Amino acid sequence: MRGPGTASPVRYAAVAGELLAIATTAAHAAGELLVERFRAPRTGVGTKSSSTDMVTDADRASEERILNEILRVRPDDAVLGEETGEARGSSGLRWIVDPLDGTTNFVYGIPQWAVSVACEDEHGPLVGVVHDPVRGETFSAARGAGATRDGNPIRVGGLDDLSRALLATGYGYLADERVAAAAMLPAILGRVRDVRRAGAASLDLAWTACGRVDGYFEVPIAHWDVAAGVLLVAEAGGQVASLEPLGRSGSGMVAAGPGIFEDLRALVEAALAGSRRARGAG
Ligand code: LIP
Repeated sequence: MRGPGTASPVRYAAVAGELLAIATTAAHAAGELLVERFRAPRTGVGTKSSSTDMVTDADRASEERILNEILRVRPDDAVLGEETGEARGSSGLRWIVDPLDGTTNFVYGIPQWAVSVACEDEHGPLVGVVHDPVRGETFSAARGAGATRDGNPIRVGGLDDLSRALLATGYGYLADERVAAAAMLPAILGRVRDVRRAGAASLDLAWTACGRVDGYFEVPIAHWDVAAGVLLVAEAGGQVASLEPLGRSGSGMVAAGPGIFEDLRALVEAALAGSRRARGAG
């Protein structure tokens, strides 16, 4: 997946403001719905790609609320929603929606989940919002206009020593790929401060963007999990890059501040190559 594009930020200034307002309104509306459901018994719990990849009525209701908010004012845009899939458009813009990122945490009552809404053009993410209704935090970014938390500018951490880095990571839903991703850890854990696995990639990236962690890596990871978060990190002065797939679920992502990014990327790519070799994946 390409990172945020290099097209002139000036060209998008006007439309980006409107798109960011739409994304924020939609994410907040979904957040209100999810907080109510978080306090109630879970309903409609099913599974998708594996027996551990859960989806609930809350995921579906949140996505319906978000898409209604967006398409009411932008009916010609395309959308990619985690639960409803692709819907083509004619405007050249596409909304990427994870209506409830951290579904497993949500089902278990663990307060680490978020709503992620991004809008992208041919250059990649144009605006992105990650809303954490539990903490009442909204992370936002527009291409070329910086990143904020609740309207206040945020920056990635200034660390330049990887051995002192606190990293976030996660694992997919297929057991063989989880094992392969875990096989990367021995090459990583001894070279950094520590690793946290909190369970919502969009928050891992938002926390990287504001320096609450120093970096993030995960393979595989879905586009809807990271579409808003990669823009947050880039607009907060960080760097992002895709990672080669571990298996059939697709590519991964690495992100960090500029002081450690290249060292982290090299470390993770070497660990990933070792895990792929061990699996006979080349
Ligand atoms: C989750 C990601 C998390 C990953 C989980 C899952 P979901 O997204 O945010 O980083 O480790 O396996 O993919 O499925 O809760 O939207």
